[in-house]
Amino acid sequence: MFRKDYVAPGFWVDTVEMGFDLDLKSTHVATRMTMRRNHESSEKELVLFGESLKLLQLRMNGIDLKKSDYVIDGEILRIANAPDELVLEIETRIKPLKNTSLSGLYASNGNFITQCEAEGFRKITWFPDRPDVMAKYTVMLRADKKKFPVLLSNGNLIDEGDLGDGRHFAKWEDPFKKPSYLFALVAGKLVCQEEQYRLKSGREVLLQVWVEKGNLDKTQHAMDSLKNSIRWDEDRFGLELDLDRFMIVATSDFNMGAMENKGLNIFNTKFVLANPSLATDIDYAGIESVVGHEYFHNWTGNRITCRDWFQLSLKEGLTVFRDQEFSADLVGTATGRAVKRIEDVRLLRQVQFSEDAGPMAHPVRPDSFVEINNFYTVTIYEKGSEVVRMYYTLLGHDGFRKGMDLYFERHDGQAVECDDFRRAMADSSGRDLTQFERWYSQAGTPRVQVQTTYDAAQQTYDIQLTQSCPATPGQAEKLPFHIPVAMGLLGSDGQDIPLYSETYPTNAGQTNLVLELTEVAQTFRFTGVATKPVPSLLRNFSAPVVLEIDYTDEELGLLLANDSDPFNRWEAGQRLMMRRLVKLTKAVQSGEPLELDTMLIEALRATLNNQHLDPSFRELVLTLPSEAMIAEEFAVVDPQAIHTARQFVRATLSRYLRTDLFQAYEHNLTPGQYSPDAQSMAKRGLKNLALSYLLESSDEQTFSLAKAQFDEAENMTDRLAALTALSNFSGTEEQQAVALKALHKFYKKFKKEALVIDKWFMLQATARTTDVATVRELMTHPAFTLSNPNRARSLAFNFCNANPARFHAADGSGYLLWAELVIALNKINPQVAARLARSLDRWKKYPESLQIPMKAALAKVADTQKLSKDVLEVVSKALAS
Ligand code: B3K
Ligand code: ZN
Repeated sequence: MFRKDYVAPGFWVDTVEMGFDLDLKSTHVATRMTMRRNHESSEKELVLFGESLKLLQLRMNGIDLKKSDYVIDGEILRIANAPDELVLEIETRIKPLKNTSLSGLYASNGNFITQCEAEGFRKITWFPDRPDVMAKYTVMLRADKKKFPVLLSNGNLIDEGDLGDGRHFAKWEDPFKKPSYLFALVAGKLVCQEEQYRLKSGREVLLQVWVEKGNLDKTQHAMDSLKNSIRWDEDRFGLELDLDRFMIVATSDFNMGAMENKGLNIFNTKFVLANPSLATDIDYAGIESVVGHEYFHNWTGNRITCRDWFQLSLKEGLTVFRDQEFSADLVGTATGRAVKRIEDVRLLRQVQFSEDAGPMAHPVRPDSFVEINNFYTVTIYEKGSEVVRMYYTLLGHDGFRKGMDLYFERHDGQAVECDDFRRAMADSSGRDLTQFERWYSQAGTPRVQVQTTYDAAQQTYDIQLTQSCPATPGQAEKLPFHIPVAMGLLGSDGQDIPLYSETYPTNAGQTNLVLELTEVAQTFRFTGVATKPVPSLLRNFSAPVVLEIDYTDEELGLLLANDSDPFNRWEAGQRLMMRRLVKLTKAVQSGEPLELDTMLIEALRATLNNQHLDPSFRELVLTLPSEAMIAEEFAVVDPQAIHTARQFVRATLSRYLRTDLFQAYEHNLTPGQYSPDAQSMAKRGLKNLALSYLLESSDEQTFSLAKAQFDEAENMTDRLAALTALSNFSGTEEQQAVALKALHKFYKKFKKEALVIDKWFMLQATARTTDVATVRELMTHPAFTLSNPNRARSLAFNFCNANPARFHAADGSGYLLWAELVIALNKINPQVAARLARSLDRWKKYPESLQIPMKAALAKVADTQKLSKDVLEVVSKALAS
C-alpha cells in the first residue's frame, strides 16, 4: 500500500444497521447500509472488504445479487454498475470461538469482545472498511440471556427486552457518525461500577467500568482516572464529553493496551484493574495514562479521524501528547512535570531512536506499508507526540490552544490528514510551518552538533548548530528540519544569565530562549556575556534529536548541580554516567582492570542526599542508562561486555554509597495505608531503587532488608521490588534457597490473579541468572500459554527484549528460541507474532559471530509455511537490511 495511491471512496455510507445473533461457535450478522455515490471519486465500482467471512446473502435495493453480479477477489468484493443511491443488505456467518487473532469478533473467557482497528471490522461483515467512510450506526444484539446477560455497543441504549426462548436483546444507537474501526460490541457475564457524573456544563453523564465478576474491588482507580480525564479535557482544551454514557470494558485477552471505540472503550485488564495488594505504582500510573489516552481520542481520533492509515499519527501522536500533558498536569509541580518528561524521553530514546536506526525506520507519516498493524509503532506514537510538542514549544501555550481550536472548528466530523493539523497550527498563529512538514515526511533521528566560541574581549558567545540526519530505508538524502532548541546559559555560579541575542531582540534579558534551527548550520550570537558560560541546550528535550556536544566533566557537574531546567540537570548526570559506561565496556572487552572515578560517585552522592530535590527526580538521576541505551553508543554491540560494565558500576555505587543508600531507604518509607499519590510514589520509587543498589552487595544485612520488605509488604510495589532484588541477589547457597522460596510463595499467594502471575513470569524473564534453558523450562509451567498476549509478553517478549546479555548468548540459542516462538505465535496471533519478530531488527549491529545465527533464525522464520504478512513484512525488512 502506498500513500500516493490514495483514492477517495467510490461510495459513502450514511447509515448502518446491524443485527447480531450471538453464538460463540457461529454468529449470524445482518448488515443493512444506505449508500450513495461519491461523484468526486475516480473509483466507479462499489468496493467492500471482507476476511474470514461466510457470505450468506447479498441484496441491493431489495434484489438478491447473483454470483455473476459481483466479483470476490481475496479480501475485496466489487460490484460494478451500482446505482448512485442504494441500500445494501449483507448476511454473513462468522466463528468467534475460532478467532485467535483477537481482531474482529472473538471470545474471551466465554464473553464476546471486538477489536476493529485497524482492519478488524471486515472480519465481521463485508464493508468499505476504511477510516474515511464515516456512518451512523444502529446495532441490535440478540443472545442467550443466561450466558450473555450484558449486551453492549457504541452510543446510547435505546431499547432492550426479552425474546422468549431464553434469549434477550439490546438495541444501541450511536448518534455520531464514525469510521468502522471504532465499532464495538461486548456481550457476556460482566458486572460494573457506575456513577453519575456532572460535566462542567451541568449535564449529567453515566460512567461505567465493566469487568468480570470478582474484579469489582479493582475498578476505583480506573473510574477516578476517567473522571480526571473528563475534567482535564474540559479545562485544558474546552472539550466536553459528547455522549450521555461512557463505558470502559476490561478483557484479559487483548493485543495491545486499549481501544478508543466510540463510547465503549475496550481495555486490556492490565490498564483497568488495580488495588494496592495487586498493582504497582507503575501500574497505577499506566492506568491513569491509558484511560486518559483512550478518553482523549474521543475528540482527537473519533470526532476528527484519519483520512487513511498513513495519517495514523494525526490521531496517535496528538493523543499521546495529550495524555502526557494530562499526567504531567495531574502531578502539578515543576519537578513532577520534569519527571514525567524524563520518563517519556527515556522511552523515546530507547525504543524509537532504535527503531529509527533499523530496518523498520519510517516517517511519522509513512509512505508505504504491507500490514498496517505493524505501523502502530513508537515512531507513530512517541515521535508523533514529540512532533506535536514542537508546535507547542514554537507557538507557546496559548498559541497551541488557538491552533487546536481552529483544528476542531475546521474539521469536526471529518477524516483528515496530518497536513490539515499543521495548517491549523500555521493559520492560527500566522507562522510559516512549511519546512516543519519534513518532520512528517523524513524518517531518522536528526543529529545536532554544537560548537561554541567565547570571545572575552568582545564579551560575545557564539553557538554554532549543525544538523544532519542519517539515511534510512528508501531515504538516502535528508533536507534540514525546523528544530526548536530551547536553551539557557549558566554562569560559573550555576545561575542562569540573561540572554541578549540579535536574532531574538524581543526576548532580550530572558533566561530561556527557543532558538530555531532551520538551516544545515547556523550561528547564534549572544552579547554582554561577562565570563565564559556553560550552555544548557535542548532544555526539556525540545526536539527529538541527538545533541552532540563536548562537555568537560566539570561542566556536566555544574549542570547536574545547578541547571534551572530539571530535564537538563538529569541529562547532565546521564552524560556523566554514559561516558564512564562506554569506557568501562571497552575496558571489559580489552581485559583491562575496571575502575570508577570518585567524581561521578560524589556527584551522585550529592544528588542522593539533596533533600531539596524530589525523591522521584533523585531516583531518575541515580538510575543508570539501560543496557539498550548503552548499546546505542556502539557501532558494534557487545551485550555481555555492556552488562558486565553496567553491573560493575552498580556494584561500585552500592559499595561507596552504602550508608547514603541505607539512609535514603529509611527516609523514604511510606508507613500506613497505601496511596497512589505522587509524593508516596516518589518515595517508594527512591526507596526501592536504594534497595536494588544495596543488594548488589551480597551480605546478610542487605539480604535481610529485602527479605523483611518482601515478608512485610502491604502493597505490590514494595513486594515486587523486594522479590526482584532477591531474585537478582548473588549470595550464599542458603540465601539463594530463601530467595527461591520467596518466588514460590509469591506464586502460590497470587496464582488466581493473572496480572500478578504475568509479573511473576516477567521478573524471571529479566532476572540476571535466567538463560534460554530457564525460559524453556518456564514455558512448560502450567500457567504459561502463548495464546494469551499478556502471558506471552510477560515471558517471551521480556526475555528477548529486556534481558540482552542472556538473550544474545554466544551459542545463538536465544535466537533459536525466538524463531520457535515467532513461528508458534504466527499460527495463533499474527499481530503479536510480528511484535516479537521485531526483536531481531538490529541484527546488523552485532558482531559477525552473532550475526550468523541471527540471520539463520530470521531466515528460518521467513521460510515458514503460511507465514502471515504481518511477520513476513518484519523479517523480510530485517533480512534486506
Ligand atoms: N488505537 C488503538 C490501537 C489499535 C491497534 C491496532 N493494531 C489504541 C490506541 O492507540 O489508543
Ligand atoms: Zn491511541
